[in-house]
Amino acid sequence: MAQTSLFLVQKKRRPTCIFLSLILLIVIGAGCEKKNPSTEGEKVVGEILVGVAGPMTGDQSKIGGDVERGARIAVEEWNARGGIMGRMIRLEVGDDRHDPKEAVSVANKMVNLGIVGMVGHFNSSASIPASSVYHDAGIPMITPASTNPRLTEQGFKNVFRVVGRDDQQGKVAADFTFTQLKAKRVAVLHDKTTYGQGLADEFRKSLARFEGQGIEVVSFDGLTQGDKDFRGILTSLKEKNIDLYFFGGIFPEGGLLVKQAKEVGLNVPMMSGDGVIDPKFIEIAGEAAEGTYLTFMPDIEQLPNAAHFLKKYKEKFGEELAPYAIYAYDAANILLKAISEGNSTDSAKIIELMRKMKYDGALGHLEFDEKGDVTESPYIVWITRNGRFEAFWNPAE
Ligand code: ABU
Repeated sequence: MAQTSLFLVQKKRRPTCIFLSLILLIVIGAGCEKKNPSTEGEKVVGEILVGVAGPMTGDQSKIGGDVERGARIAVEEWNARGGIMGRMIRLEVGDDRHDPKEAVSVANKMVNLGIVGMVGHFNSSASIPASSVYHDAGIPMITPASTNPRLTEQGFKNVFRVVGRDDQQGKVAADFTFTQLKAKRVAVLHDKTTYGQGLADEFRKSLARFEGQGIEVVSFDGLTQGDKDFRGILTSLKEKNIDLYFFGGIFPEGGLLVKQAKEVGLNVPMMSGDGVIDPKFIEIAGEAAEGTYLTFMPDIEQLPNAAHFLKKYKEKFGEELAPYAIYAYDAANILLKAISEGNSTDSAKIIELMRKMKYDGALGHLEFDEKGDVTESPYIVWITRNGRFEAFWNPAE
């Protein structure tokens, strides 16, 4: 019906009007061709557009900014070497505010802009819904940070990650809790997000392997991301006589939890994951951060190939590095290397090259399995000590 009425309206237009509309369409069409010349043949026609997305504003903006900065260093280095196929690379930044709906909207905007690939998103709750958009458009996405297993279990050939998965870090956290801390009574908290609840679940499942050996999960509770007062739930944990509480979530809530735990007299350690290992966690928690255990990858300061990036990051941004900047740097480099090796901005070709890439980057050697996960993800346990994160326990040693 709608098509018919539109046709009728058009039929009533005067010839002058139709002529002017045609001229306008030709002018707009010519303008678009000039402005967005991404994939015609392989001739040098303009910038290559690459996306980076994450929480650029709001309570997690620090971490979004780190991801953007990591990707930007990679892009600037490629441009300083003359770009790719003689074309400069431009980074388009998307702010998903760690909101799943906003992530889909950012993804649609990026696809419409004509990005050749996406470095992002940061949060699993953003990456998973956005991945469907990139999948439908056939565009590669490589996340520096999303660890929820579901992301690469969807069977999407265009999806990659340069970090490990929560089933892997949840297992390391559970092994540490049982074999090293010898905890008996454990409470589990999460922020009800895809990542936070997912990681808490993996921790609980993994701890269940030690059932009947004196360890017990006494509670499993969700809190609300964005809330500022967790004293109620922490007081209830105090009454449960626990040895440790696990938190699946991100640093803003993680920092408040350890701070308020001390305030209510809950004097047991918190254990958490890679979403909390950020200098902001220590800033929020202050001295209460001391003794917190966190799972993450080995120390990047010790990686032989990371020195160049670390020096550059410090020189350029003059601030302490948050862990995920270097992951975004390698993720962007993998995408750009595939474009360069294929000598093409054709998405299918780029995806194929990424799938079989053996990349030696700042993080060391990276390659992908058939799901798009990295083939190695050696999680270790960190501790917060003297206002810093220190590598503490390596299950491989
Ligand atoms: N992996 C840490 C935080 C990012 C995520 O939501 O997975």
